[in-house]
Amino acid sequence: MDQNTPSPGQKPDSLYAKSRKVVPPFEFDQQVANVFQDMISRSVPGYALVLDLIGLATAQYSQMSTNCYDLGCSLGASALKMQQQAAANCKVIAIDNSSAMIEKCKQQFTHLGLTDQIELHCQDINQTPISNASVVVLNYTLQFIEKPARAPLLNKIHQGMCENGVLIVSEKVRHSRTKTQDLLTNLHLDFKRQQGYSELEIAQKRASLETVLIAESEKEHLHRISNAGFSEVSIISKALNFTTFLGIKA
Ligand code: GEK
Repeated sequence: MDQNTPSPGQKPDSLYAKSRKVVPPFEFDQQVANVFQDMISRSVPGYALVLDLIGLATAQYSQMSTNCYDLGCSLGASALKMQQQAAANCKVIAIDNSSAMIEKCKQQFTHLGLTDQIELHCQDINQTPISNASVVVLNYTLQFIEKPARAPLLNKIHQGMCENGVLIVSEKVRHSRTKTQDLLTNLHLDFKRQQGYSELEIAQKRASLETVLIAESEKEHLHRISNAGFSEVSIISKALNFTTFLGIKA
């Protein structure tokens, strides 16, 4: 599944094109699952590059007969990259707590003939046991987890990883300087306009995410990943206010 190639059953994102009296909080429901590939590609600058980096990191850090986790897999784009690059006898495990996403993801994997090669679970990642993991990916998922649960989740991941395993975390981030934050936000708005979203679509989607996507600063992320026990913690990609972090379990 390449984000430029339409996947079976996927439609263009026009969810926020019509004016709504009330914009309810964003949910990963059936409507979102139907358009998700288009939505994320047109909303997250650098998304395709980050998926490629996940593939490269998997090629370098996955270890034979270990587990590779895609936590908050949506339609399984990261899991697919991992499956393509993982070492022999690795098990790729993809998890999401949205049944609509998992159903669509299953359809994609069936279409690609990969149902036997990627394990799919509909589950809250806070409850997922992590074991024997050489690669763990949270690609734009941590931002949807309640703040107090973020550190315990990273601690659990660290405990369940093997030596020299890699953690990759991608997030929308917030700059601590208001002026810089405004600059990055304005460029992101222009990015969305360039992707064909109208002012109404941009405003309504923004309102719907307001209480659902809780962004933090790069500093907070770097601290939390280090505090969980990871070393060599670094930023491997940055496009406007979207950052990808990497940490190694020494
Ligand atoms: C990609 N990683 O394309 N447990 C499990 N899943 C969750 C939870 C939770 N507690 N909270 C949110 N999710 C993907 C994109 S999208 C990012 C990830 C975005 C799931 C949620 O259902 C959704 O599918 C995913 O995390 C976030 O590389 O939409 O910006």
